[in-house]
Amino acid sequence: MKSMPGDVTRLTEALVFAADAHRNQRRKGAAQEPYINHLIEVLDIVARSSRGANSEVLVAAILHDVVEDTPLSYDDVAKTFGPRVATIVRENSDDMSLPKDERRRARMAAMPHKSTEARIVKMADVISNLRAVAVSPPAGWGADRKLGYLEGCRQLIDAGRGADQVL
Ligand SMILES: [Mn+2]
Repeated sequence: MKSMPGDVTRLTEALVFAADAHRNQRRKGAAQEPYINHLIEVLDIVARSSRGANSEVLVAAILHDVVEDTPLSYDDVAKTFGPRVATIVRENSDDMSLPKDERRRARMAAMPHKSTEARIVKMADVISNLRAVAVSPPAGWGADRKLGYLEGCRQLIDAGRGADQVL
């Protein structure tokens, strides 16, 4: 059998890695989708973007929640996928030891200083999360809660706006 190109097996390895790391997690939506659905969607959004055509950012898209939401660390990601991917993942990982409000403030403050790749992954993550709220909102979320979530996303994206412009 003809061997697969390296970039493809790197992606499939990341999918296997993420599926295992998130195996016990579900999305917050009423449909309780398997967590991997979100990761595949973020991968798809990044792959379709004009800036998504490199394997580092595609692998990071798949792994973007692995440090924040599982016991795995930056080093675990770096060991298998290298420091560039691990850094993009870390740039998009909230410090879960902080209270929720502080996490939100830190997330906003970090946006203009992220690498371009990290911002691409974050924007794809936000698109996927907004889509999830529209298609399968968490049980009990009324219109106000959804609009509040949308507004939070708008502010986050605004915080990174213009960061790539050449001065
Ligand atoms: Mn995510």
